[in-house]
Amino acid sequence: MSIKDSNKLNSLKGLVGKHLIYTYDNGWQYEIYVKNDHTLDYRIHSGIVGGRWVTDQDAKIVELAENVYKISWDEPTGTNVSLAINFQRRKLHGTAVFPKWIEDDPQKTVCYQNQNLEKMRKYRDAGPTYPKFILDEFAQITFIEDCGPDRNDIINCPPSELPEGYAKRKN
Ligand code: FER
Repeated sequence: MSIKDSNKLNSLKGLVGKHLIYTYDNGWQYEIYVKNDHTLDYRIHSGIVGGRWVTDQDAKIVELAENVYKISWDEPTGTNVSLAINFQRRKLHGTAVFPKWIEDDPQKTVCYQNQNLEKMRKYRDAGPTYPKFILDEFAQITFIEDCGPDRNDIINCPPSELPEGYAKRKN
């Protein structure tokens, strides 16, 4: 492994393998699992795209300060997301920039995206893209657990198939 790669692994030790549930100040509830230093899985419990879920999304992940991280990625839908996570305060700040076609009809993206990639890219290319809709909100992290890296059993079904109370757990 290169020195650069091992420095990256070292700096992301506190983030890789973490599984979080958080609720934005606007009430939207999300869940992420940081699978490794360049991959995340997520599931959306409520909000305009509640029910949507994604595995193995490629992302840029960096450490900003002790216990503070940033995860950024570009979706096949054309949505761009950047999350700043502060474990110290159990707070997160998310900026997501959605193309206009999602604001117009959010249900189009509500699916297991991995099985609908071609469809998502077609919607993205059909647009309209502009004017974009920006979500820029703080969230409270309500649940944190360390699952370790590279697991496929953390986020593996839609929210509707989860046991009662799954997303309500607090720690
Ligand atoms: C988040 C905010 C927005 C998030 C994802 C999104 C997983 C948007 C995703 C999409 O609809 O493409 O915190 O975390």
